[in-house]
Amino acid sequence: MKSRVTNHSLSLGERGWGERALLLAALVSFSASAQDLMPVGLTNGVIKKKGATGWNALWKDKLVAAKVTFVPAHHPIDDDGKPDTVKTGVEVTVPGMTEEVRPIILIKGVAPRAELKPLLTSEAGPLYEFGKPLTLGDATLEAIKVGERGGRIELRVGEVKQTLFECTDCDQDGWSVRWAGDLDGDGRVDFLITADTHYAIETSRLFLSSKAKKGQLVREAAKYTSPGC
Ligand SMILES: [Ca+2]
Repeated sequence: MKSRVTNHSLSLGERGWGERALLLAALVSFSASAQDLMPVGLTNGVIKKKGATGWNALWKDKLVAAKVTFVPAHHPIDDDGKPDTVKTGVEVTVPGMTEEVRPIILIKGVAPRAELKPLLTSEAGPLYEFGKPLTLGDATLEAIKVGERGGRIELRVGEVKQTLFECTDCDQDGWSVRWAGDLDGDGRVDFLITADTHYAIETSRLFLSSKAKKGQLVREAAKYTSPGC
């Protein structure tokens, strides 16, 4: 009897370890698939913490693996008054990038896709204007004024509405759509937008339809705020 009890508890113990291993594997796989964003071009050196590997470059019509190189460069804002010869920042570069032709952004955690069909793409993006909705496929994006000094960006598809960004005391000068289309391959539109509370802060926000929760159209999967000036 004692032996059976021991065997029973041993088998429970083994299952416990099995479950723990599965949980650990799930956690590892979750962290490996977490989305992140990194800009290309000149920025401050802090960006290097994001690492050079695992990135895909979002070009106008493709998302492809890209080896990132951090090239030391002078950063005119982040220089503490040091002369131009002192390299206070880095240039984030990828192969194939030139002064004129460059990826829109670097993305981690979204599978590469050789052929994307963007509904809209622009490095600067069209600025939102209150009351002038953008139609992108079956989706509509609109900046809506809220009170005297606030606003929000609303996404609508059919009868479903979702607020992507909202602020109560802000200007919308920096709000733009940088890319719209099906990025994650589920047949529904995804968005890379910039939106923040002040024109001097630029925050890129990646909204993916595959990450949407029940009742949502998309969910913010990653964001990146450029160092302020
Ligand atoms: Ca999608």
